[in-house]
This record gives sequence, structure tokens and C-alpha cells, in this order.
Amino acid sequence: MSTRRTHIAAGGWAALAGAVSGALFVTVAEVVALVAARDASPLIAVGSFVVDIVPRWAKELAIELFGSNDKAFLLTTVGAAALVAAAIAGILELWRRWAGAALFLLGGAAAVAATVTRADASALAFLPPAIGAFVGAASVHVIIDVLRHWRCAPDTDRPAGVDRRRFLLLTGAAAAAAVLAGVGSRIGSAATSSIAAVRAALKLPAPANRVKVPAGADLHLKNLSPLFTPNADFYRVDTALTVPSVAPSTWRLTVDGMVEQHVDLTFDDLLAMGLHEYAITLTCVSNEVGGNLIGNAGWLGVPVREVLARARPRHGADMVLSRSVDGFTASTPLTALTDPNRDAILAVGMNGEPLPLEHGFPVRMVVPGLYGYVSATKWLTELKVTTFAADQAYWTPRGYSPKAPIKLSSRIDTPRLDRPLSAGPTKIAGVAWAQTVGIGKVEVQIDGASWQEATLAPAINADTWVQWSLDWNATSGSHTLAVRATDRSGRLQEEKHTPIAPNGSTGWQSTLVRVS
Ligand SMILES: Nc1nc2c(c(=O)[nH]1)N[C@H]1C(S)=C(S)[C@@H](COP(=O)(O)O)O[C@H]1N2
Ligand SMILES: [Mo]
Repeated sequence: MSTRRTHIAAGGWAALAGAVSGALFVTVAEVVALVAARDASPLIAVGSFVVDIVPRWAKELAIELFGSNDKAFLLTTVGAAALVAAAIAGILELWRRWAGAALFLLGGAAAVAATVTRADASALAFLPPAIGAFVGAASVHVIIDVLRHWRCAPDTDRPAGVDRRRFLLLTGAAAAAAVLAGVGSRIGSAATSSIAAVRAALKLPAPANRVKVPAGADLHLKNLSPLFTPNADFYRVDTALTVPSVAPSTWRLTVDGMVEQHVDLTFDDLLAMGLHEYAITLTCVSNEVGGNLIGNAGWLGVPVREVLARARPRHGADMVLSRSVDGFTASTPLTALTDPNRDAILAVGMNGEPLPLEHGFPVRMVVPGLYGYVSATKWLTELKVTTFAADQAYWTPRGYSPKAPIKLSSRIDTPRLDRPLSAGPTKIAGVAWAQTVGIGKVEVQIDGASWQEATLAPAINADTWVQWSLDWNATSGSHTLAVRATDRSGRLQEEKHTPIAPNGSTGWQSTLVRVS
């Protein structure tokens, strides 16, 4: 009995020593990454690998449950899994010398594989996980050797307590080193990440023209989405665990594939083509009926067609595969980018500022009328002229359509069930969008009665959402409000509810409100 208890206790100490060595692995790798290979943190690389391989339903569930904290959740999960594996390695090492160290090296090999296969991996990307794994393996091996002396094979020549003290000292030192390395790498990366400073110092040239907003286009109603979504409130959707840092000075755009002429552009080349301002409402395919993965901005940019014209796409091409520095790709029909009547742009500015880092700094695509995943590539680096038959974009093998025009839709912003409302005259209001066509009519239904036409605010253009409102004399009790839109070509919004996959949700939003 007592030897069994001793073994269990020894196993506990071994697990602790393993976990501490695991923490040393990860934090040492962070420090090396800071010095040798910026974007080669193993935790991030393994997390990104998980992002790329998890099934669609798991990703949707994570976004559903954690919203924009889904990335923090993923990193925490990967970190916790690594700690558990390291604890197990500690126990293995106690059971058999080198077995735990070998597991550390195996983990290191996996982390190296995840790191060097990232699209933005540098030549030294193998170093951080490799060095981290060696330090972790050495740590677990040395500490467990001491533990073995203390718990399992007491050295009769040495006074009792020496090995215990040595074990606790070593484990404590390793833990302290891990904390120091962890905190140090955080501070170091914050202090030396200059991209935010580069962006802050960047002055974009004035555009040749500015968006004209018709009077009354913003109804300025309480709880109604503003006509232009402030950058800080703009939804963010991407697969990037850390925001790629791309300096305008090193940014290059390559136009290649089925072209007569390879084109390479620097940031200054792009600016020299002349900036214009465009108002375009961006929408995510993952936006559920009534959801908020949509935003409207004034974008500063250059028409994609002007860049493509320099490259002269060859006959037979029907798609442009746009690529981000982090490997994300989007497939956009070539005609959507060359159409003189569609303002597909390479954007460098958003709502009067350079693109925010998380929205694609320094250059992204924005195409009116197409969901973001097939058009709005952030941190853009390449436009490959190709065909839908020859190439697939990031989301295509993951269950989404290769082509995806934005579906005509409408949303009630106010009133909402979660905001108190008292009886009396009020306004029902929201937004509606039918990019490239424009909204013709919005109707509201109260408690299943006949549809009433809402007042439409004047639209900026056909590529932006419009605000709408309807006066309502609210009586106390529960009410059901529904909304539907018709576009300018007379097409009524699809009534039937369908899920976001494979190419965007449909359905009329219906919502319950309570009036006190
Ligand atoms: N590099 C990169 N660009 C990307 C994505 C991505 O995952 N990586 N996601 C796309 C998707 S799905 C959408 S909806 C839009 C969102 O742009 P936003 O985050 O600026 O709102 O970016 C698109 N561009
Ligand atoms: Mo999206």
C-alpha cells in the first residue's frame, strides 16, 4: 500500500516536472522566434495548422460559441493540450529513461513540420521549435533523473533530503525560467513590433474623388447601425491566428499565371496609379439571417482592372486566385474584376485611415457583390490569373462554393428583445442590401398582419446597404416583427431559411420583441 502511494506521488512529481519542461519548451521557442524567425512561434503554427484542418462544423461551432474570442480559445486549447502531453512525457521519463525526452523531441518534430509548412515561413522557421524541444527534453530528462534518486532509488551514501531539495530546486528554476522567457518574449515582441508604428506614420495621398453621401442617407436613429461602420466596430473574419505584419516598404504584388506580361508592383507603384474613394458594403458568407458579419466602409483604392490591364490576361482565363501572405486564397471570376461597371478595387485605406492591421494592411481586395471569402483577400500578395477548372481557393475544398454572389437580404436593428422598450410611438429600423443591384423596397410585418412598406433612406450607391425605418405605435405585450426586401430589379428576398454553407444564408428575419 505504502509503496503504491509512493509511486503515485512520484508520478505526480514527474507530471509536474514534465509540465514545467513543456512550458520551458514553448517559452524558449517564443524567445528564439523573437530573435531568429519572427513568425515561427510553435504554438501559433500548430494552432494555424489546426485552423486549416478542423472540419467546417467545428469551426462554425467555435465562432458560434466564442465569437471573436474563437482564436484565443483555440490557442488556450492548444496550450493546454501541450501541457498535458508534457506532463505525460514526465511520467514516461520516470518509467523509462529517455522515453519522455523522446516524446518531447517528437513533439518538436511535429511543431517544426507545422512551422516550416506555413505559407509565410522564413528560412530559419525550424529554429524556434527545434531549440525549444531540445531545451524541454533536456529539462525533463535531468529533473526526472533527480526525482528517481529521491523517490525510487535513494542513494544510501547521501543524507536523505538532498535529492528532494535538488528536485524542488531544479523544478522551481525551470518554472522560473519559463515564466521569465514567457514574459520577456511578450514584452520583447510588443516593443519591437514596429508595424503599428509604420502604419501610424503612413500618410496616404489624397484620392482624386471622394464618396458623395446623399443628404438623409444616415437616419441617425438610436440603435440603428450607422451608415458607415467605424473601423473599431467592423467585423473581422479570417483564418490568421496572428495578424500578419507586412510593411508597405517590402510589400510586393505579383500578377502572374495566364498573362501576357508578368507584373510586379510596389506599394508606391500602386499609389502612383491614383487613388479613388469607393463606398462598398462587405459581407461574410457566415452571416446568419439577422447577423452582424456585415459592415460598410469608404475604401481608398485602385481599380483591380487597371492592374490586370497591365498584365493582359490571356484568352481562356476565367478566374483570379488572389493570395494572402499567410497562404489564404480567394477565387474571383475574372469578369467581376475587369467589368468597367463594377468597382473591384485594391484597397489601401478604410474610412479615412490606412487599412487597419487586422483588415489587411497594407493592401487588400474589395469587390462589390461577392462574399468576402471569394473576393476580399487581406494582406494581398499575388493575383494569379487562372481558371476555375485548374485552381481552387482556400474554402472550396472545405465545403463552400467556388463562386458566391452576396444574397439580397435585410435586417432589423431596432427594437430588439434584449433592449427594453416601453409602449408608445417608436421606430422599427434596420438595414437592407443587394450589392451591385440596389434595394428597391423594404417591407415590415407586425404580428402577422399585412406587410407595410418602410421608408428607405437614400442610397449612397448600389454597392452599399441602405437604412430603412417604419413608424410604430407599440402596445404593451409581446410582438413579432418580420422584414423582407426587394431589389431594384424587382426580385423579392428569398423567404425560405437555408444555412450559410455552401454559399450564404437566406430567409426573412423574424424577431420577437417585448413592450412594457
Ligand atoms: N488573408 C485573408 N483574407 C481574408 C480572409 C482570410 O481568412 N484571410 N477571410 C475573408 C473573409 S471570409 C471575409 S468575410 C473578409 C472579412 O474582412 P474583414 O475581416 O476586414 O471584415 O475577409 C476575407 N479576406
Ligand atoms: Mo467571410
